[in-house]
Amino acid sequence: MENVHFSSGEGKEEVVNLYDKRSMENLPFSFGEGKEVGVRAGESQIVYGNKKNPYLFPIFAQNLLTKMATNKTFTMIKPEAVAAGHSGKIIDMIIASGFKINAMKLTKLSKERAGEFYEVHKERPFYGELVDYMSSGPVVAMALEKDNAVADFRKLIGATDPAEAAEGTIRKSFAKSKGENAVHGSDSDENAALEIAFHFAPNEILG
Ligand code: IDP
Ligand code: MG
Repeated sequence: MENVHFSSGEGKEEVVNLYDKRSMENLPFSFGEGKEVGVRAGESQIVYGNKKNPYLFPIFAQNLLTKMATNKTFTMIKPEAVAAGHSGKIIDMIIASGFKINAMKLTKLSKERAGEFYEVHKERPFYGELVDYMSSGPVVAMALEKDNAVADFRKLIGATDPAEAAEGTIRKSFAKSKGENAVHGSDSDENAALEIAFHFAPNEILG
């Protein structure tokens, strides 16, 4: 593997050999901490993974993936909202806001699956509580489509804590608390794609 020109995207640039552990560890910036974050390497490639396990990906394919995903998001109606009978009203609000439902299922997450889904939060103090709660009863999982889907859906659901959520949002209307907050919404195009693939097989996604 030849050396790659490696840029953090913040003006810092280094030339490193991806397979030389020392030079990777000495990079003056971190990347990919538990998440797939691409860092530009040269003109045509992006480095994914992290310092210990970097891998190259062609930029043209990455751009293609990003472009494809900007109109998709993923949501779950959470156990307390399903149990309270709010699913129909929440689905109505989603459709009335211009989202198309490409996939939908009523399902129950095991503790293990809930833990995997919320893995990014495993260092946070509420992780155990969140996993117990999300596996406590049925959820309604949906793959949604709309222009600017991720940002528009986050706007529709409102702030994590219903006390801070704007009037007319799903969480303001139906959430019980910061933890039991009625719905999940993906926070990025990349996570939307991962979350949709986590819950649905390709033949369950229409559109
Ligand atoms: P988000 O769902 O608005 O993106 P995140 O910060 O990603 O919020 O947290 C994921 C989920 O973890 C929240 O939707 C909520 O169910 C739960 N959660 C977040 N913060 C707290 C908290 O302080 N106490 C209990 N549960 C929380
Ligand atoms: Mg989140």
